[in-house]
Amino acid sequence: MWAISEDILSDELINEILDRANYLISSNDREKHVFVDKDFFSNNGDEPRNLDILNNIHKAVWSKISESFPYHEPVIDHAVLLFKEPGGVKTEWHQDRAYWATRDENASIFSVWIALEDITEERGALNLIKSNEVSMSEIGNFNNGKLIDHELIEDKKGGFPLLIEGGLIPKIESDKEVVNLKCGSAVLFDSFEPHMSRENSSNTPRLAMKIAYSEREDKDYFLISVSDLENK
Ligand SMILES: O=C(O)CCC(=O)C(=O)O
Ligand SMILES: [Fe+2]
Repeated sequence: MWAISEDILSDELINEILDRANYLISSNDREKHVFVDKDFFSNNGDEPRNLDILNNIHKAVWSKISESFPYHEPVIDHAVLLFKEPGGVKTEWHQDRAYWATRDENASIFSVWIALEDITEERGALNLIKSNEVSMSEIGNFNNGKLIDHELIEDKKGGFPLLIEGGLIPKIESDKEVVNLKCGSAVLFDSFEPHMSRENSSNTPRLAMKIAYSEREDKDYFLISVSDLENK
């Protein structure tokens, strides 16, 4: 299931994020043009990175969702920049659950995908399943879906090798919604929601990010607990 939340981040906060990430956006070094940047937000020992900004993003997002969410001890499971580079390849249909089944046993991860600029289909907007859309007031009932069969495509370009089986795609495509987003708006989706994005056919990187929440339980891997982040 998924929902749209408009104007979740202010222009001011987005400018702050983009300023901090400018070394990636304006770099001529192709090596720096990573699609999924897992290091921009980090809490590794003595080198925490950008946690002040992450806290501001979290506060804005959490104020819209926390009341609907049943978490006992919420953590930020991960937070990444999703800067699909010009010409960056299509990300094919998958459920994130296929990747997370072992490290999130009771399926509690929930993702908030935020547009840091206006994002349309040609720049790599997300596509999700039209009939799975709910209103923001219904998102508390998340992660009740089923895992669809995936296949492992070893040499897949773009870093997403686990994909929904080819035979199931026509049915999925017949019920898809392209979610064009305004800068600062977000699509919220659970880990059973099938999604994909097309090639970025523009000549600038597609500027998006994701913050994913989860229940702490007995996890030994997550970015930071919500209470630690708020008390930094
Ligand atoms: O950002 C995209 O285009 C797709 C990313 C994705 O599949 C994910 O973050 O789970
Ligand atoms: Fe995904």
